[in-house]
Amino acid sequence: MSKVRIGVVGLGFFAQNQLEAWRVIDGVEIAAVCDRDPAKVEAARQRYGVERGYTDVAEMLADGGIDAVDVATTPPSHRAIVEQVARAGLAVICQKPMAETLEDARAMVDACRRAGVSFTVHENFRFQRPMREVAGLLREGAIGEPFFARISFRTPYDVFANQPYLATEGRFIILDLGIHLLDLARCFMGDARDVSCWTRRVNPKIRGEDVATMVLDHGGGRTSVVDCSYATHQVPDPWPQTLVTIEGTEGTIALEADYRLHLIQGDRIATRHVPPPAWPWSKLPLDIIQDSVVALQRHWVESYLARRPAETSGEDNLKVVELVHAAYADAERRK
Ligand code: NAD
Ligand code: 89V
Repeated sequence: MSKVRIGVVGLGFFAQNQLEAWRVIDGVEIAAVCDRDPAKVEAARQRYGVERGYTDVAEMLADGGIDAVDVATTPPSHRAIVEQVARAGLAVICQKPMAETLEDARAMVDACRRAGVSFTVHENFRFQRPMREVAGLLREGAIGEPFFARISFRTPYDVFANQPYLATEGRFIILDLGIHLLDLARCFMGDARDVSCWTRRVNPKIRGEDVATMVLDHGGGRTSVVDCSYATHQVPDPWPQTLVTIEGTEGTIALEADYRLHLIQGDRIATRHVPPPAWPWSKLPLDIIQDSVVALQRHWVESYLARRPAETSGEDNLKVVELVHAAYADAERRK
């Protein structure tokens, strides 16, 4: 069977993980790379051995020979690129956040639906190995009926060193990071029907909020607390680990730092160590996220070949984007 041919657009900081991952996944090949910066195109062509390089998405699409486009550019460009790819009739994967506004996100999902192309969001936190283990325990009914979850990500890490654009955005932590945690809350507890939110900015050198606390109502008496901060003094720094507690009628699941996963039932506690597998390009402590990229992209290939939507389809992810904007609206109202 011929390989699925991927065109990767946006060759910056995070795309390197996506490119590395495509190279180790069976059944796919990187057919072309594209970035508006010609130096990045040349560097990616050399590093990943890709023949075709472009500085313009339209040219890459016009040349054909691609089955799907993996969009790893920054959010302001997502809508235009996804719509271009949909018009060309190709499958598309787009980095999170799908878009900065709900209007754009809805238009993107709509454009792909109308064009009949598969649309997936590169929402990878739920593909982290420990998160798959937590989801597996929930599916098995290990803690009975879950009624409370806490999803927490708090760190002093200087995220702006690798992603400087995050310091100048009017909206920061919920749109960039909280979106992953809200998706995890949905993944573990089901869709949310309401969100309350409190935000603040602690770091005076950035524009947006760097602390957020959200309380979600999942219906049926299920609630969760989703909290995130890039302003927390903490030693050792757990970045980029997400800590999870889920309480159910028959037990509690607790994912602590260093990938210690506890299952507590009555007075019994069973602990397992669930670190991510290492890849040749893994760089501690980002290895947890780097492995999740491989897992998501593998899942995408399986779904694409089976002609079924990926778990993080555009339609599914729209629900997270809606939560993000509901959270901002609630935080604004409280101010
Ligand atoms: P970056 O600025 O390092 O890279 C973006 C690249 O896209 C740049 O090289 C830029 O030249 C290129 N680009 C922008 N607009 C373009 C266009 N119209 N056509 C062609 N190229 C264009 O950004 P980054 O930090 O790598 O972030 C990229 C995306 O990845 C963002 O959406 C970010 O939220 C996401 N991200 C996800 C994770 C994760 O999944 N866990 C982690 C980090 C970043
Ligand atoms: O997901 C993100 O956008 C990144 C992180 C490094 C936490 O993955 O900021």
